[in-house]
Amino acid sequence: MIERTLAILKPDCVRKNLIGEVTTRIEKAGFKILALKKVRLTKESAGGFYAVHKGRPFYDGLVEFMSSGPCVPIALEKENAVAEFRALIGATDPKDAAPGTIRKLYADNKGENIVHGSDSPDNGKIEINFFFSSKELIDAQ
Ligand code: IDP
Ligand code: MG
Repeated sequence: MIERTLAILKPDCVRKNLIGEVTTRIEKAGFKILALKKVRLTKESAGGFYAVHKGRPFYDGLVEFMSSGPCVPIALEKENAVAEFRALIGATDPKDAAPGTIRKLYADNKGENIVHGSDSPDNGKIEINFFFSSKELIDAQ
């Protein structure tokens, strides 16, 4: 099944000048970019995006981090995109991430872990719509 998923190059990725390097890995893995932009989330919008985690001990730190600087949301399309993208980025904590994965290569810790990936096709759609209007989503081919 061709699926869509949302990636976000998080503020640590932008600060480390890794936008190009991480995006290259995404493209080399066969993902098609439907839309891409740089944005600065407010605390309110970061909190809204991660609302599912509200009440968890890391929530406030996560909101603080995600609003600490610009990030780069990217709408992606590929066969089995959700699972394939999560395989490409690796486990949430870079200590647990498989060798060669983006988080293993570039992330400092579980909170500042370089990149977001949607966890289901339904959430992929919801998260893409959080950042992009239908006009901004340009067919991959
Ligand atoms: P995921 O990004 O791998 O899907 P989630 O459990 O959905 O991981 O958590 C969302 C984000 O919240 C993580 O990517 C990470 O930035 C942060 N986070 C999750 N668990 C922790 C934690 O235990 N400590 C610090 N930050 C965390
Ligand atoms: Mg998640």
